[in-house]
Amino acid sequence: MSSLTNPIKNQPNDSVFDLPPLSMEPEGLANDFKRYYAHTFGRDRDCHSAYYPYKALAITLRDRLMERWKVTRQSYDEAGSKRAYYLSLEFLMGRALSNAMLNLEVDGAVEKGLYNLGLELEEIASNEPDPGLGNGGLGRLAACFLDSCASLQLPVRGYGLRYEYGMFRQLVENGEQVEEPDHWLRDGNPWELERPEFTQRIQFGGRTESYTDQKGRTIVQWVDSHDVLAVPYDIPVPGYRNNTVNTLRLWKAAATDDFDLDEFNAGSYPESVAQKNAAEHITMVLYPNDASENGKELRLRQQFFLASASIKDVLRDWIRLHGADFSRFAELNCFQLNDTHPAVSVAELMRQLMDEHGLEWGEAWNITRHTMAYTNHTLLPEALERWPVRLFRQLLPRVLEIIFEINARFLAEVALRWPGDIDRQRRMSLIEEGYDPQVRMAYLAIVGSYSVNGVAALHSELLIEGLFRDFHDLWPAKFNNKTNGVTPRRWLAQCNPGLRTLLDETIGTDWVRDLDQLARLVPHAEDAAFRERWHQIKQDNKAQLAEHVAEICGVNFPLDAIFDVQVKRIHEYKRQLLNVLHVIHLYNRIKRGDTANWAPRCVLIGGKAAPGYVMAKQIIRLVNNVARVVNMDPSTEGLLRVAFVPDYRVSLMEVIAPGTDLSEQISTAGKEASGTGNMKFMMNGAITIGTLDGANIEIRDQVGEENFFLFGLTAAGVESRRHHYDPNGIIAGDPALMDVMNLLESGHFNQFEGGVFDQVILSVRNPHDPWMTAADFRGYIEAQEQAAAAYRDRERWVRMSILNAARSGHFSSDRTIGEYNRDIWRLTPVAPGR
Ligand code: CKZ
Repeated sequence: MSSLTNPIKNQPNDSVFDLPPLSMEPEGLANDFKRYYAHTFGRDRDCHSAYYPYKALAITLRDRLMERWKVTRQSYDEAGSKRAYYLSLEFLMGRALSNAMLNLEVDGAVEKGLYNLGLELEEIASNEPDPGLGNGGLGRLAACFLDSCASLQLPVRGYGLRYEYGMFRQLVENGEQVEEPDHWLRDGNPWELERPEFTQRIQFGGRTESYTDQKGRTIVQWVDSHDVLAVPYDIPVPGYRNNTVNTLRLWKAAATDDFDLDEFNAGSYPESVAQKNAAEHITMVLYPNDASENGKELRLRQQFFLASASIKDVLRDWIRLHGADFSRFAELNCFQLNDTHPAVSVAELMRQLMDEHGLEWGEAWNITRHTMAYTNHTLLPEALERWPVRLFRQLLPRVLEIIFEINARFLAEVALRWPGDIDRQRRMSLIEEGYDPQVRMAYLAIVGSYSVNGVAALHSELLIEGLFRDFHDLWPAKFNNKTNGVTPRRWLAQCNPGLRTLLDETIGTDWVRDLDQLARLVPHAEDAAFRERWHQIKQDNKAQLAEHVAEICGVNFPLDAIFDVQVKRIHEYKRQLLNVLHVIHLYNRIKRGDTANWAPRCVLIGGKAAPGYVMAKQIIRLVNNVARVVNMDPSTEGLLRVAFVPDYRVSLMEVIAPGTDLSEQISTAGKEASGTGNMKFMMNGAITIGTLDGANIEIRDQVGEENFFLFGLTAAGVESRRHHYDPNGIIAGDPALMDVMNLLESGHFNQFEGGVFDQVILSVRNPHDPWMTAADFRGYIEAQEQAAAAYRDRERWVRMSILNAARSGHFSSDRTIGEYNRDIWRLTPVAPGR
């Protein structure tokens, strides 16, 4: 046994924990910084690495979180009230330093203390690596939710995986995406606390054995398994200025100490030790797919590893506080499943309750179906998780038996409700029959949960009308909507200090806690002096963004232009291609001299493509090639600029959102479940050009139709056109679109790369194009013209910008979490006391 997990015999007395509070003043902070820099890290004037000042500052702040963290934990234990656990394969936390300073209310003091040492805070903070433990919206939503839970003092813990390699770093070479591994832990992570004493043992493989005990009960054992250790690393999640510090617990896979004895005895010591490596592969890398399934065995291992370790952790904690009586477990615990990625938890909780804690099926099932809650994040069929039964049998034999039993009992219930309706039973089965039968993870999640929600009103509506219709017929009360939100701490107070100051001066500082207060800005939209200050702040933020773009892309963005931005994962349904068609249309207009009443425009596009998604990679290439042609053409000077920003990530969005005028939210209606970038832009005073999709609909409801540039088919319109869609007819009937297609098809953007855009071009002309790009072209161009006209009227634009921010209160994740708590979790807030 390791000394890390050995208990000590002579326990220190409590005075070990009796420490004076740490200084929150400039001098005290600076002293700690100096001590860490010089004494702990041993750096002197010969050290020129920018990393150590960052690390010394991080630890200075972490110290200030530690005491609050402990007090929060103890307060939750003492309160003994209900807790929730957010289970997610992704937490896209972004940088922690600035957030910790803001939430601890020491940002000013730190800046001052460092200034006295001749150091600039902003430069030091820029050396923090951006932990990219997520793909996009789903992972960032989990991070915003943790911030809101801590800020609302809710006893919620995040559970995830500590990937050694996060989201790949994206380079652009000759216009193409190149992926580079992101070894973000290379220099250590000052924000994590290893907790080897809470290590869990996770089983894989092997087989099951059952026997009947003296009482006549069937006991099942999972034997001959290959076990892997799960070691937790805790990350503090500070609430906004309220002394609460919650926990994000991330599991790392480690090999057990039991060697492969056969190999060992055969004398292959190195081989048997090398086996240990395989175990640690489980948490090596984040799968870089967003909204597409890939069905790899390692991914299922990751999912079960998270589920099993987290549930064991919660059950261990339960037994510590309540003993082995589980009768009140469901009343005091709730697991929120972030999509189906952790849905195997339903069966794993059953397994642990029965096989490891001796409960009967009935008791275990009652607990499970009253503790699990499931959030669906997408309707795209390619993202719906299905796992081959044979893979389950091989990797998780006991879990598969339990899934079969859940299914048998569930189908009996369906048969009772709809006698003889065999087709319905087949449709609703957790197992999709066929040549290679599959487990339908969404159905497992629904059957095992007491709540199922979508992430925006339209999305939740489409779920119960379509994908989950049969289940809604059976259990209508289970289904609900929770429209997404984003945290106003990171996405306004932290990333936009200029605007924060103006808001503080105008409406006081309460808006950070209660974002609905932004509505008090509405009357100020009529005040010319206020508008001028608003405009100046936006221009300053645009200058900062332009500086980044110049440095990263080598493209100059003039500040009098509309900053027109689309940043998000690259996917056909998000229609970056439609954006490019508009750019080409503007280019055509310039070339033909049609520039009367022109509004100068800078188009910025950014986002990563899944490495195996060929079409998405071609779209990136097209954006880059179009950018090169447009920017090099002297006739576009002062009228149009285009740039693709590589390696879009959380820390980049913190510069982009404050500097954006026009937010592109142009997905095919019915396809983007919610979107969350749309909300970040709105909060920072950007105006949306968008379709009636996801949360765009609610954004438009909040801000009013006159402050939103709407275009495109509705979700119902898209579906009704499916079978008689004629893109070639549309192109032939629209001279502007015809010109765009002609230019593309002439090879103008791939002069020396014959055919590279053929697939992309053909997709627009394809009558089966699921994204109906051609159908929305005309509407999009017209909405863009309206945006340009509005922008030329500065007073009008600034008024619209103010109203967008003023009406963004609804999209605070505090509102979202308040609703999760009111309708699903029912937790009581706990204020940490001593
Ligand atoms: O969730 C956001 C929404 C977006 C939605 C996104 C999402 O597209 O509209 O605002 C927050 O609610 N992401 C995923 N599904 N919806 C998703 C993410 C990762 C992965 C998958 C789906 C992933 C998959 C499938 C990762 C690895 C393998 C397979």
